[in-house]
Amino acid sequence: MEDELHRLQTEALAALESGQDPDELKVRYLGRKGRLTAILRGVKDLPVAKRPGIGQLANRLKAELEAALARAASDARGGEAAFGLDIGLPGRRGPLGRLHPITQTETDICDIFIRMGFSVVETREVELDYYCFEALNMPPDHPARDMQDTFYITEDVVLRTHTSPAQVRTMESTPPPVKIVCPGKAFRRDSDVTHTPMFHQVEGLLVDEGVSFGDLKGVLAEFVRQLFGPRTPLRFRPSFFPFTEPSAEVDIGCVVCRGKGCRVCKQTGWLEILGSGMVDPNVYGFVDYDPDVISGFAFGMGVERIAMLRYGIDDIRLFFQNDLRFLRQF
Ligand code: 2NM
Repeated sequence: MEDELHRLQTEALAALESGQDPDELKVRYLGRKGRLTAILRGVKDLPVAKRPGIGQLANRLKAELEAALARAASDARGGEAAFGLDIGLPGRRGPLGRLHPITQTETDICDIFIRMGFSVVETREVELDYYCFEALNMPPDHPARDMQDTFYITEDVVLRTHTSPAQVRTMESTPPPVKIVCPGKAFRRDSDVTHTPMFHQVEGLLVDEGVSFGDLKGVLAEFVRQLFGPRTPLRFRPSFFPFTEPSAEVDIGCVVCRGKGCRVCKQTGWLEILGSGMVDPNVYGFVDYDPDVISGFAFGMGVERIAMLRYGIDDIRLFFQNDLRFLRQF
């Protein structure tokens, strides 16, 4: 009986070695009508003295054979069982990210100007006083330079308060014509429901021979139509900026009350969306452009403000708290 058991084991392992299917071998040796099963079942009929020895041996061989068969079956499936991996299951989907609503809005704004032939220019966020103020017709005693509004790094280095330095730098290094939009971060010492110390702007500049205020109106009207829809009411309202003359702000009919007057538009029926104007000839003096030959217009808008109007959000800080319950809605 002992010999029979050892023969059985040798035979089974050899069959496994020769590549026979482990599942078939399991049936043949360990199944209900299997050969090892038959021996184990016969132990009770053996003489009492032989039962423990044969029984133990048969059980040990059974365990060894089970282990060898399981290992072979696992190897046959590329080892996946060893890692608790079933390659037949559908994959688990990982969490999908998305663009931040401010990034989406900034991209949509730029895309409209890109379709009108503008190029995108991005420059540094830490700027020289010269490019942020001086070359934009804001001399050293100008109120916009006030410590209240500007983050100073040193006496002549600041966090840019607008993206206009990108436009000054472009004019400084490139002869006209220039037709660019400059998206990016800007920084001001300001914090409430409509202001954060860091915010985003898109500014634009078009300089060429014979550029008129009519061109400014045409480009900005087309921009408003594409961003807010073709039926959006629009008006140009006289304003002032140190770097443009004349200057105008662009209002659209309130998207909340459709012009009737509400809390959002402060009962005026209008919402301010951007500032603009013809570039002041003084600015050209700093970049060596000849104002007798060329002229141009510029404009600037706050991306957060546009996103707030577009999505109906009343607190700018929601954009920067990184609460996924908020961000997942866009
Ligand atoms: C605005 C409004 C009006 C502007 C002007 C210039 C430059 F560099 F060409 F002089 N850049 N950006 C400008 C003009 C920006 O933002 C409300």
